[in-house]
Amino acid sequence: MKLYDYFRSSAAYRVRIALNLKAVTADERTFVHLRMGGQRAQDYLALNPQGLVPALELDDGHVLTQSLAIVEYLDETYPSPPFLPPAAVGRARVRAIALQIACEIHPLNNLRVLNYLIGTLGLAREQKDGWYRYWIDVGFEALEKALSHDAATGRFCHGDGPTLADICLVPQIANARRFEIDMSPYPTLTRIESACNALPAFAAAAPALQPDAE
Ligand SMILES: N[C@@H](CCC(=O)N[C@@H](CS)C(=O)NCC(=O)O)C(=O)O
Repeated sequence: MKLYDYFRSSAAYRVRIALNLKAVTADERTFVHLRMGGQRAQDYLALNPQGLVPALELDDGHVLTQSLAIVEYLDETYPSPPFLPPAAVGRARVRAIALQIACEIHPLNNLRVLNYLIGTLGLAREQKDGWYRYWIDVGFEALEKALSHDAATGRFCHGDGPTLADICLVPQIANARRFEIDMSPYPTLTRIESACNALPAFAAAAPALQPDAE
């Protein structure tokens, strides 16, 4: 397997956590420098026409894109430990938490969106940062409410083992911390973050520990 990665990509961070939890090592890693536009290079676009990281190239040549699809592929091909609970209602809950992050928060704050705010709409850096923080706060407020009021929440987002929900939560909190967002209104989220980061699989996937970290 070959992972197309970037230390600061929270979508790639999800895949790094998933690989670590499954104890699967990508034989090769290619680092796509997003700030330098590596995602728009012709050879990368040939692999992933969306020009987004991550991508996972399988030994048989198939190229998987979209972090959640990659994580679910890994879960299906390496069943232990499972990323989704056995009951359908639990799976729906875990996917809902993951999607709240991956579909509602993350896309609004993606690099190309931020570049558009600055480059095309002419926003000042502080306005762009305000936008970033605003959408994280909107998403985290709802998540904190949902997780803190639900008996299904345990040590992790769902029960006492990490799931797809935690795989999405930890990288999103890392982004929030990078933008110095006050995390004190989200005690449940930070408690779960600590539980996750106590696991070597999560800790080893942290951006600062990646070979391309700057
Ligand atoms: N929904 C996609 C999002 C992928 C994505 O947006 N990746 C970001 C890094 S976290 C990226 O490549 N951004 C490049 C850009 O915005 O130009 C996934 O989950 O894989």
